[in-house]
Amino acid sequence: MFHLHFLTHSLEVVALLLALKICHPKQVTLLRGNHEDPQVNALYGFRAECERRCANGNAVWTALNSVFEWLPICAVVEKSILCVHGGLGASITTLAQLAALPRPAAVDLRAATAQACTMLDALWSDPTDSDEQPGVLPNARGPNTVKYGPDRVKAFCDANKLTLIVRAHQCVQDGFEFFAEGRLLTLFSAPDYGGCYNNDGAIVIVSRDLVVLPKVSLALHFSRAHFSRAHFARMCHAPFFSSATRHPCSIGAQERSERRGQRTWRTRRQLDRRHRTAADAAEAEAGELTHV
Ligand SMILES: [Mn+2]
Repeated sequence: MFHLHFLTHSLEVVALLLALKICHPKQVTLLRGNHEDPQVNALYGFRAECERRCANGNAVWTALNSVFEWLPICAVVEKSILCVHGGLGASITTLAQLAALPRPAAVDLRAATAQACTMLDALWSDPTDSDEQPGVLPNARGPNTVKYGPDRVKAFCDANKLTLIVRAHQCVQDGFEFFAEGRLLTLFSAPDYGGCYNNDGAIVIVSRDLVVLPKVSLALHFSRAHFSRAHFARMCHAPFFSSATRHPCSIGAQERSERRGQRTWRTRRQLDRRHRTAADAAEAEAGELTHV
């Protein structure tokens, strides 16, 4: 999934992803996000980047956005894991609704028709703030965007025989975050998003028997906004994280690391409930004990 936002090298990212798709059409699936829309990426720097870096930048920007209109809104892995940028919103109750979305298609932010509403929900909605908030709530992202509760996630997964929904769209501090008692996973792959969030990034690897393993790319322990040119010069010329380069912000590193260990344990236990095989369960239980 792209996210054309806050990047200075969006063109390289798009070119690489499209090249991978061209070279490996059956192995690579690219999904559309809410920024793969000219109304949105013009506002967040992609149009300006095209115009700054390409001789005929406006034509490049227009051509790429016409490609984005062909990107699928979702994918289903092995009839079990739904991947979609935002989620279910208020309107999505069946996979058939998503499969019926036309392509190419422009995003209608007014959600004037039922299909436009489905597309907006898939690309723009978020889970509610916690498992304690069921139903459908307003979303500060815009007038036609909503948040959906854990009850919606569980009902959708049960009705469509899915084990998990994987979505993006929110910068979560640890790179991945579970919702709805493990039935929905938010995944955000960019560490230290925009140079100011100090978040970790994560991807997941799905094995052939559908065990889902998050892999985390750790952020630096301090934000770029917090260190001076002198700090940066020392960073560049000293061994990584030697005591000489450690910034005061990294005092919390030990605590973070401990929390990360606990989180991994909880995550593994959640995942095991959803996806485990007998061998995985035995291995995970042995592993879990070391964390208790
Ligand atoms: Mn998004």
